[in-house]
Amino acid sequence: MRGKFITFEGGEGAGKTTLIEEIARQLTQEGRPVLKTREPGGTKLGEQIRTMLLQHTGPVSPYAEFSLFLASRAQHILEVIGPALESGKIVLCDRFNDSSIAYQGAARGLGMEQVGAFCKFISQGLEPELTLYLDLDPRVGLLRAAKDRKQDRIEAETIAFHEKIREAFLAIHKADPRRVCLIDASMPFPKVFEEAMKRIAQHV
Ligand code: T5A
Repeated sequence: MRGKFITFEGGEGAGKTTLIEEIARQLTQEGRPVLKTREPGGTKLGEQIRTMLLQHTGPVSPYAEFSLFLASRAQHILEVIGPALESGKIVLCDRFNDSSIAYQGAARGLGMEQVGAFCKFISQGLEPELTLYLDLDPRVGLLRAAKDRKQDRIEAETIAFHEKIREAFLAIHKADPRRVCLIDASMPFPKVFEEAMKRIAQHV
């Protein structure tokens, strides 16, 4: 692959979307080819799956939920991420396998290792070379997210659920600190951006 695959992870409202926008703007200004994308979503099929996952009312099996995230990812790799990397782009992706491991593996209780193994299979071994994990108290993140819009199905889970997600991301960072860089997302945005650009500069 000629491009660079960079993912952004964190709990709800940690600031990933805002950060990706700014990084894309900066890299584009520097004349670098950038593609911004997100999960679930990024393709026509993926966006339909996203609506099902976030807006469905009524009970959802954790296994069904996980399968839908994987389906969205497989299509995303085929249609968007793979071709962009082949053509030499820097792909900035809002969430990827680590989100499945934290949300479905840890918080939904499917098991981080088991979920990680399925993710590896579905993503055919494609791994980000850099992951920026925005670490934030979930209470703060949920308040930030609530400023912009109505809560979705997953945001509306209990605080204990969101705390498990943070613990899982911290464990992922601890297990692979070379790939997964932790950024304190409680800092003012310009500082978060500066930290993120420092990390990215080491890779692009
Ligand atoms: N999911 C996803 C799974 O369960 N399994 C999976 O495998 C995958 C891929 C996706 C949902 O799906 C789950 C995770 C999610 O629950 P989503 O809408 O994409 O849904 O959810 P988020 O990625 O959490 O999107 P949010 O928009 O809620 O959060 P962001 O993108 O992290 O935050 P952002 O940038 O929108 O910022 C939120 C607010 O905070 C402000 C911004 O201006 C904005 O108002 N802000 C700051 N304020 C103060 N200080 C800073 N440093 C700030 N940075 C941003």
